[in-house]
Amino acid sequence: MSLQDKDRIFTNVYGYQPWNLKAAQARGDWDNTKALLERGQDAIIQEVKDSGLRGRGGAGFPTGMKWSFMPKESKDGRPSFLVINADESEPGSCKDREIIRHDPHKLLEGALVAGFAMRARAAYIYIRGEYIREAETLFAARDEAYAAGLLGKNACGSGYDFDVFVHRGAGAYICGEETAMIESLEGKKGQPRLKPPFPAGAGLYGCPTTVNNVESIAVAPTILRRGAGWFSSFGNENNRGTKLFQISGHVNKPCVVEEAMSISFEELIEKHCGGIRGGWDNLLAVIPGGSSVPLVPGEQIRHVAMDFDGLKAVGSGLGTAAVIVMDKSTDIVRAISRLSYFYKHESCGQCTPCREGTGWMWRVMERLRTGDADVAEIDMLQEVTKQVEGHTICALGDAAAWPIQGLIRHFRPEIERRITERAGDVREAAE
Ligand code: L3W
Ligand code: SF4
Repeated sequence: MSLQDKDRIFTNVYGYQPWNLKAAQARGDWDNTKALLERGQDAIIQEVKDSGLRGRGGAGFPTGMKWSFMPKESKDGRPSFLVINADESEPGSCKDREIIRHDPHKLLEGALVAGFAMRARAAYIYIRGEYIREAETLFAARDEAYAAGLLGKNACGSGYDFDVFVHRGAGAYICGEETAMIESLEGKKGQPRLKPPFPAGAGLYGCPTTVNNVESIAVAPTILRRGAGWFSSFGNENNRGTKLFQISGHVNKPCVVEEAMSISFEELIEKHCGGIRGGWDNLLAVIPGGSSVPLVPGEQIRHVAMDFDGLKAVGSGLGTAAVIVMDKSTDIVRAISRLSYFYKHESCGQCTPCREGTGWMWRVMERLRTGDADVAEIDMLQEVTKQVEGHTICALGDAAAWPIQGLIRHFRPEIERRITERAGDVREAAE
């Protein structure tokens, strides 16, 4: 089932209306938020649990369950914090940007509701450094909310004091990893911590902390208003709700669109993107969830449900639902090599398999791209990806390994063809 306009949460995702408080209130945001809070912390968390909402930042961890990990009583007077991950740096991802620049009050109201539910003293919104205009909008929206008494002391007249701070990053992808983000907020170098302890136990300044993606937080007030049953009526078992998809690359109309979870790839592309450039026969491959998930060959993805389970079944993942479409004009080896360079560049260097492995993998990928490699290096590269995957502190190591594994799994003949042709060229030149 695909989504109808009346079921959209993000009704201003294209910015046809102003983002400001007055316009946001006309769209239904901040509508008697006090009554939502009066339901009580446990009831809010239960509603979010019942809705089936899973984290929208890539990992898909159940949001209500994550909130329930936060302590009900403060230990030693320590406060709890909510950190909102707006560091959106995953290649292909651009949904949180649209929320912040066109619907910032959804995020701010969500911050209050979620922060209240987990008994947090404040929320920190960590926004990527390159989002300069978006940060300006967010600061301005926050100021409006404070001036209207919606945030700060006695937020919305609820008797609850809740502050929202906006923190700008400085351009490092790794600061999107939750513990690196916490380090960065503390003023340190953004490097991931070992988990456990998870942030819910020891996070920002050693205090209980929950880190959530922008989209996960921004949908919370609507879930409470319309009910868990409404939200969970979209999608399949374990894959509930609506979702912002970001479709880029070789479609006729790239876009960011809210759709029902589990919509088929074909329907998503036909309904919102005007089809594949050159038609379905021209589709080469798709990276369905941002650069950290393996590619899926064009002939395998057409009827797949765009959700956590459907994409897992074809060896990939939903990730952030950043759908990168590549038609047959794409140099697929070069595309994956470029991603390898990205991960090499963004590795924080803390663990050896990632620090050394990402550079090593990129150099071999470049040789495969030009054909200046030996066929035996394909298996060697595959073996190196296995040594990196699962042997690092954070998921960046896996993210660097998976695109290469996907390439080798599905496009090995193309890699071999380049090597063979290049060897022929070299022989010819020598004769
Ligand atoms: C308490 C436990 N909390 C897990 C929490 C944990 C975290 C969440 C998910 O990676 C993925 C990654 C990228 N007690 C807990 C617990 N938690 N067990 O649940 O944790 P985890 O480890 O499964 O994932 P992660 O480290 O948060 C995130 C992928 O997302 N990704 C990239 C995303 C990039 C962006 C962006 O640019 N905006 O989001 C895309 O796929 O590769 O696999 O909060 O603390 N027992
Ligand atoms: Fe840093 Fe890479 Fe280790 Fe993550 S996997 S902590 S990015 S070196």
